[in-house]
Amino acid sequence: MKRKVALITGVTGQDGAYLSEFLLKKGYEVHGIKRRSSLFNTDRIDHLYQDPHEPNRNFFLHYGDMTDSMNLTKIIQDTQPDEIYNLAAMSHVKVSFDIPEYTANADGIGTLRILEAVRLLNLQNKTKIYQASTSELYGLVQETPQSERTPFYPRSPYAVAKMYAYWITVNYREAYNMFACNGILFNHESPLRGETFVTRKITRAVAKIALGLQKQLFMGNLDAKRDWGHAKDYVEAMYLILQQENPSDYVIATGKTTTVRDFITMAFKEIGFILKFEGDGVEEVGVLDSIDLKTTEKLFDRVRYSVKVGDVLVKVNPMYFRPTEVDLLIGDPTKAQQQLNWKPKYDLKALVSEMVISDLALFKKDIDLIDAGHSISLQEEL
Ligand code: NDP
Ligand code: GDR
Repeated sequence: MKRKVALITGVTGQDGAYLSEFLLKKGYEVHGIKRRSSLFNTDRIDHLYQDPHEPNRNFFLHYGDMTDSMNLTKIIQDTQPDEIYNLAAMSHVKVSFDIPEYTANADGIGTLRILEAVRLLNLQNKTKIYQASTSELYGLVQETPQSERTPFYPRSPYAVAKMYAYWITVNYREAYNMFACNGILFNHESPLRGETFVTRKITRAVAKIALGLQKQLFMGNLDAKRDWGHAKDYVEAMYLILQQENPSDYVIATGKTTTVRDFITMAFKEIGFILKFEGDGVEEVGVLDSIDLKTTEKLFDRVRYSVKVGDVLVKVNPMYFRPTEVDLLIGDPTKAQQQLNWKPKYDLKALVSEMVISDLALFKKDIDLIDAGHSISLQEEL
């Protein structure tokens, strides 16, 4: 039997990496679109790389960009995919306020380019399309928990661009009978999460503070609440959405919500640091209240941290606030549970633990480099 062909845009991102691995294990031939960059940008998928000279390859990379219709059309024509997973996007909400036009082009019109290419190539009866929609569409809270029926109220150029992408996907499904679906995914994280999203920023800082590479973590809005899941669970939902009899849109979420403050507390607890928060708003700080030495000693062969009980480890800085914020996200995944039989395997504690341990391992390597006299990049922002 001929193996199924999947095309993944955004293959070099967090979800692209987990989805590629997942589909390759299922026996798919996987094609991914990567952007040209002056440095290698394939870290997350390097373990899947296959030598282009190998005859029996099942993983292929193509240069491309969501802003280039001709290039996207040609890749779709060449690969004739059974399934397209449109994951590529300028995905940082705060950055979208700095580059709104580019965000609209890549995230909004980019989706149209994919749909239109499939239509013009007459592939609408063959190619199924998954669109990476987002809980950011809900924006300003209308109701909780948020379901497929909750009205949208986007609060950033990113969310507005994704709103266009959402509706153009629905429109192509209805107008041209295409198998085109939106996965409305709530925040999902992992050790592969981009370094400037809040969870990874926190787990990196925790690891660096533990290893004496950083003293303080500067944060934005600690009151924001998110429904955080694990990316590994969420890419499985993407696949399931395209295996259904009929195309439809699904909320993918855990159904639980947590503040940024509580995520920070959980992450520090993983290294045995117990925090307490004091003050309000921009004055709020997280102070090291006690150290659980049993946990600390288990994690480090050499104790490196240079902070002590009473030190301020977390400080709010308004530079990380957004012009308009999304205060509360909590998803209702009932439809996905019932129709896709989807249920997350990870809980938040397991996710936080995996991320902290992974970042500790990452920065332990840097310690070895520093000890050997090398300098390393310690840039942190956003
Ligand atoms: P990432 O930011 O990790 O990955 C985004 C990917 O898109 C990267 O491969 C990036 O390439 C690529 N990309 C960006 N701009 C372009 C462009 N103009 N042309 C081609 N490729 C481009 O995002 P995630 O993996 O976390 O998310 C995947 C998708 O799901 C995104 O669309 C995101 O908006 C959406 N989403 C994510 C959620 C989450 O919590 N993670 C929740 C809901 C939706 P490069 O590596 O070169 O930067
Ligand atoms: P989000 O993710 O905006 O939900 O979008 P992010 O992790 O950036 O922010 C989550 C919440 O944390 C607050 N926050 C901070 N955020 C960052 N990045 N840095 C900080 O220092 C900081 N301090 C507080 C934010 O204000 C926000 O409320 C992610 C992206 O993956 C999108 O692509 C995706 O669509 C949505 O999740 C669902």
